[in-house]
Amino acid sequence: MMVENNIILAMDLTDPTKALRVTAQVIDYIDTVKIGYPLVLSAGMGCIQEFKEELQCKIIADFKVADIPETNEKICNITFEYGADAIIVHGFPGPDSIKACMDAANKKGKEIFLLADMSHPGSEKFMGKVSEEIAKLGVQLGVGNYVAPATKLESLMRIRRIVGDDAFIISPGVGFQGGEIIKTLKFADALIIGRTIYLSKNPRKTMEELIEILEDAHQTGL
Ligand code: NUP
Repeated sequence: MMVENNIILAMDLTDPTKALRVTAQVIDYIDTVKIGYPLVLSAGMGCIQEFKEELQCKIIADFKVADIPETNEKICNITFEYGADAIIVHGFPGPDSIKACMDAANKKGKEIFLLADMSHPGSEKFMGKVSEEIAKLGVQLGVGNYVAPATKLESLMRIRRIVGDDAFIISPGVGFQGGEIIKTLKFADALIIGRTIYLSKNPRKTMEELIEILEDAHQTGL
Protein backbone atom coordinates (compact mmCIF):
# COMPACT_ATOMS: atom_id res chain seq x y z
CA MET A 1 0.00 0.00 0.00
CA MET A 2 1.32 3.46 -0.86
CA VAL A 3 0.64 6.24 1.62
CA GLU A 4 0.81 9.87 0.54
CA ASN A 5 3.22 11.95 2.62
CA ASN A 6 3.93 8.96 4.86
CA ILE A 7 1.11 9.95 7.19
CA ILE A 8 -2.06 8.04 8.01
CA LEU A 9 -4.67 9.90 10.03
CA ALA A 10 -6.07 7.88 12.92
CA MET A 11 -9.58 9.30 13.15
CA ASP A 12 -10.85 8.33 16.58
CA LEU A 13 -13.27 11.20 17.18
CA THR A 14 -16.60 9.66 18.12
CA ASP A 15 -18.88 12.40 16.81
CA PRO A 16 -19.41 11.33 13.18
CA THR A 17 -20.02 14.85 11.86
CA LYS A 18 -16.95 16.21 13.58
CA ALA A 19 -14.87 13.24 12.45
CA LEU A 20 -15.77 13.90 8.83
CA ARG A 21 -15.26 17.64 9.16
CA VAL A 22 -11.83 17.39 10.77
CA THR A 23 -10.68 14.75 8.28
CA ALA A 24 -11.86 16.98 5.41
CA GLN A 25 -9.59 19.74 6.74
CA VAL A 26 -6.45 17.65 6.23
CA ILE A 27 -7.36 15.27 3.42
CA ASP A 28 -5.57 17.31 0.72
CA TYR A 29 -2.31 16.22 2.28
CA ILE A 30 -2.97 12.54 2.82
CA ASP A 31 -4.79 9.70 1.12
CA THR A 32 -5.24 7.14 3.89
CA VAL A 33 -7.36 7.28 7.04
CA LYS A 34 -7.42 4.66 9.78
CA ILE A 35 -10.71 4.26 11.55
CA GLY A 36 -11.45 1.87 14.37
CA TYR A 37 -13.96 0.96 17.01
CA PRO A 38 -14.39 4.48 18.49
CA LEU A 39 -15.81 5.89 15.25
CA VAL A 40 -17.47 2.76 13.86
CA LEU A 41 -19.25 1.93 17.11
CA SER A 42 -20.70 5.43 17.28
CA ALA A 43 -21.27 6.17 13.60
CA GLY A 44 -21.91 2.70 12.22
CA MET A 45 -20.05 0.84 9.46
CA GLY A 46 -21.62 3.15 6.87
CA CYS A 47 -19.05 5.77 7.84
CA ILE A 48 -16.44 3.86 5.82
CA GLN A 49 -18.33 4.47 2.58
CA GLU A 50 -19.18 8.00 3.60
CA PHE A 51 -15.51 8.84 4.15
CA LYS A 52 -14.50 7.18 0.91
CA GLU A 53 -17.13 8.96 -1.15
CA GLU A 54 -16.81 12.39 0.40
CA LEU A 55 -13.05 12.44 0.86
CA GLN A 56 -11.78 10.02 -1.80
CA CYS A 57 -9.45 8.33 0.67
CA LYS A 58 -8.35 4.79 1.43
CA ILE A 59 -9.63 3.35 4.69
CA ILE A 60 -7.73 1.03 7.01
CA ALA A 61 -10.13 -0.63 9.46
CA ASP A 62 -8.36 -0.97 12.80
CA PHE A 63 -10.40 -3.88 14.11
CA LYS A 64 -7.46 -5.85 15.55
CA VAL A 65 -9.11 -9.06 14.44
CA ALA A 66 -8.29 -11.84 16.92
CA ASP A 67 -10.72 -14.74 16.70
CA ILE A 68 -10.89 -18.28 15.35
CA PRO A 69 -10.31 -18.54 11.58
CA GLU A 70 -13.99 -18.96 10.66
CA THR A 71 -15.02 -15.87 12.62
CA ASN A 72 -12.03 -13.87 11.38
CA GLU A 73 -13.09 -14.66 7.83
CA LYS A 74 -16.58 -13.32 8.50
CA ILE A 75 -15.27 -10.16 10.17
CA CYS A 76 -12.93 -9.48 7.24
CA ASN A 77 -15.54 -10.19 4.58
CA ILE A 78 -18.04 -7.82 6.16
CA THR A 79 -15.43 -5.11 6.69
CA PHE A 80 -14.29 -5.33 3.06
CA GLU A 81 -17.88 -5.37 1.82
CA TYR A 82 -18.43 -2.11 3.67
CA GLY A 83 -15.58 -0.64 1.63
CA ALA A 84 -12.47 -0.86 3.79
CA ASP A 85 -9.27 -1.21 1.76
CA ALA A 86 -7.35 -2.94 4.51
CA ILE A 87 -7.85 -4.39 7.98
CA ILE A 88 -5.54 -4.67 10.99
CA VAL A 89 -5.22 -8.20 12.34
CA HIS A 90 -3.70 -9.58 15.55
CA GLY A 91 -1.00 -12.23 15.26
CA PHE A 92 -1.22 -13.95 18.65
CA PRO A 93 -4.24 -16.13 17.79
CA GLY A 94 -1.91 -18.02 15.44
CA PRO A 95 -1.25 -18.89 11.80
CA ASP A 96 -4.68 -20.26 10.88
CA SER A 97 -6.40 -17.14 12.20
CA ILE A 98 -4.05 -14.85 10.28
CA LYS A 99 -4.34 -16.98 7.16
CA ALA A 100 -8.14 -16.73 7.21
CA CYS A 101 -7.82 -12.94 7.09
CA MET A 102 -5.24 -13.09 4.30
CA ASP A 103 -7.46 -15.37 2.22
CA ALA A 104 -10.48 -13.12 2.72
CA ALA A 105 -8.41 -10.11 1.67
CA ASN A 106 -6.87 -11.82 -1.35
CA LYS A 107 -10.26 -12.93 -2.65
CA LYS A 108 -11.44 -9.33 -2.67
CA GLY A 109 -8.20 -7.64 -3.73
CA LYS A 110 -7.80 -6.09 -0.26
CA GLU A 111 -4.95 -6.06 2.24
CA ILE A 112 -4.23 -6.99 5.84
CA PHE A 113 -1.82 -5.41 8.29
CA LEU A 114 -0.39 -7.72 10.91
CA LEU A 115 -0.01 -6.11 14.34
CA ALA A 116 3.42 -7.30 15.47
CA ASP A 117 3.76 -5.27 18.67
CA MET A 118 1.79 -2.52 20.38
CA SER A 119 2.74 0.98 21.48
CA HIS A 120 1.33 1.32 25.00
CA PRO A 121 3.45 0.64 28.11
CA GLY A 122 1.44 -2.41 29.14
CA SER A 123 2.25 -4.13 25.85
CA GLU A 124 5.60 -5.13 27.37
CA LYS A 125 3.83 -7.65 29.55
CA PHE A 126 2.67 -9.95 26.75
CA MET A 127 2.94 -8.72 23.18
CA GLY A 128 6.44 -7.31 23.58
CA LYS A 129 7.62 -10.80 24.47
CA VAL A 130 6.29 -12.45 21.33
CA SER A 131 6.58 -9.63 18.81
CA GLU A 132 9.52 -11.15 16.97
CA GLU A 133 7.75 -14.48 16.71
CA ILE A 134 4.66 -12.76 15.36
CA ALA A 135 6.76 -10.95 12.77
CA LYS A 136 8.48 -14.21 11.79
CA LEU A 137 5.13 -15.92 11.45
CA GLY A 138 3.98 -13.07 9.23
CA VAL A 139 6.99 -13.57 6.98
CA GLN A 140 6.37 -17.33 6.80
CA LEU A 141 2.77 -16.71 5.78
CA GLY A 142 3.75 -14.10 3.21
CA VAL A 143 2.27 -11.06 4.97
CA GLY A 144 3.53 -7.86 3.37
CA ASN A 145 2.14 -5.20 5.75
CA TYR A 146 2.81 -4.72 9.46
CA VAL A 147 1.95 -2.42 12.36
CA ALA A 148 4.78 -1.79 14.83
CA PRO A 149 5.22 0.83 17.58
CA ALA A 150 6.85 4.26 17.34
CA THR A 151 7.19 4.25 21.12
CA LYS A 152 9.46 1.19 21.21
CA LEU A 153 12.16 1.83 18.62
CA GLU A 154 14.13 -1.27 19.56
CA SER A 155 11.10 -3.41 18.90
CA LEU A 156 10.28 -1.54 15.69
CA MET A 157 13.87 -1.99 14.51
CA ARG A 158 13.85 -5.73 15.26
CA ILE A 159 10.55 -6.16 13.48
CA ARG A 160 11.95 -4.31 10.44
CA ARG A 161 14.97 -6.64 10.41
CA ILE A 162 12.72 -9.67 10.47
CA VAL A 163 10.18 -8.57 7.88
CA GLY A 164 12.77 -7.10 5.51
CA ASP A 165 12.99 -3.90 3.53
CA ASP A 166 10.26 -4.86 1.10
CA ALA A 167 7.61 -5.11 3.80
CA PHE A 168 5.43 -2.09 4.54
CA ILE A 169 5.39 -1.00 8.19
CA ILE A 170 2.99 1.58 9.58
CA SER A 171 3.74 2.90 13.02
CA PRO A 172 1.44 4.38 15.69
CA GLY A 173 2.58 6.22 18.80
CA VAL A 174 4.07 9.45 17.47
CA GLY A 175 3.08 12.58 19.41
CA PHE A 176 0.70 11.94 22.31
CA GLN A 177 2.24 8.56 23.13
CA GLY A 178 5.76 9.97 23.00
CA GLY A 179 7.18 8.58 19.76
CA GLU A 180 9.30 10.78 17.49
CA ILE A 181 8.67 11.31 13.81
CA ILE A 182 12.15 11.12 12.34
CA LYS A 183 13.46 8.29 14.49
CA THR A 184 10.37 6.24 13.70
CA LEU A 185 10.66 6.77 9.94
CA LYS A 186 14.14 5.27 10.00
CA PHE A 187 12.37 1.92 10.35
CA ALA A 188 8.75 2.54 9.40
CA ASP A 189 7.26 3.49 6.03
CA ALA A 190 4.42 5.57 7.39
CA LEU A 191 3.22 7.09 10.64
CA ILE A 192 -0.23 6.65 12.12
CA ILE A 193 -1.10 9.93 13.83
CA GLY A 194 -4.33 10.62 15.67
CA ARG A 195 -4.71 13.06 18.52
CA THR A 196 -1.82 15.33 17.50
CA ILE A 197 -3.90 16.15 14.43
CA TYR A 198 -7.54 15.76 15.39
CA LEU A 199 -7.25 17.47 18.80
CA SER A 200 -5.23 20.35 17.36
CA LYS A 201 -6.93 23.76 17.35
CA ASN A 202 -5.94 23.93 13.72
CA PRO A 203 -5.62 20.41 12.29
CA ARG A 204 -4.73 21.65 8.82
CA LYS A 205 -1.86 23.78 10.14
CA THR A 206 -0.63 20.88 12.30
CA MET A 207 -0.68 18.60 9.27
CA GLU A 208 1.32 21.17 7.29
CA GLU A 209 3.85 21.40 10.10
CA LEU A 210 4.21 17.62 10.25
CA ILE A 211 4.77 17.45 6.50
CA GLU A 212 7.35 20.21 6.73
CA ILE A 213 9.27 18.19 9.32
CA LEU A 214 9.19 15.19 6.98
CA GLU A 215 10.32 17.25 3.97
CA ASP A 216 13.20 18.79 5.92
CA ALA A 217 14.26 15.34 7.02
CA HIS A 218 14.14 14.00 3.46
CA GLN A 219 16.33 16.85 2.28
CA THR A 220 18.91 16.20 4.93
CA GLY A 221 18.85 12.51 4.03
CA LEU A 222 16.59 10.88 6.66
O1 NUP B 1 -0.02 -0.53 19.05
C1 NUP B 1 -0.89 0.22 18.65
N1 NUP B 1 -0.95 1.49 19.13
C2 NUP B 1 -1.88 2.40 18.70
O2 NUP B 1 -1.87 3.54 19.19
C3 NUP B 1 -1.81 -0.16 17.67
C4 NUP B 1 -2.77 0.75 17.22
N2 NUP B 1 -3.62 0.39 16.26
N3 NUP B 1 -2.81 2.02 17.76
C5 NUP B 1 -3.83 2.98 17.27
O3 NUP B 1 -3.16 4.05 16.64
C6 NUP B 1 -4.70 3.59 18.36
O4 NUP B 1 -5.85 2.81 18.59
C7 NUP B 1 -5.04 4.94 17.74
O5 NUP B 1 -6.11 4.78 16.81
C8 NUP B 1 -3.80 5.31 16.94
C9 NUP B 1 -2.83 6.22 17.66
O6 NUP B 1 -3.47 7.41 17.94
P1 NUP B 1 -2.78 8.64 18.72
O7 NUP B 1 -2.06 8.09 19.90
O8 NUP B 1 -1.84 9.31 17.72
O9 NUP B 1 -3.95 9.51 19.07
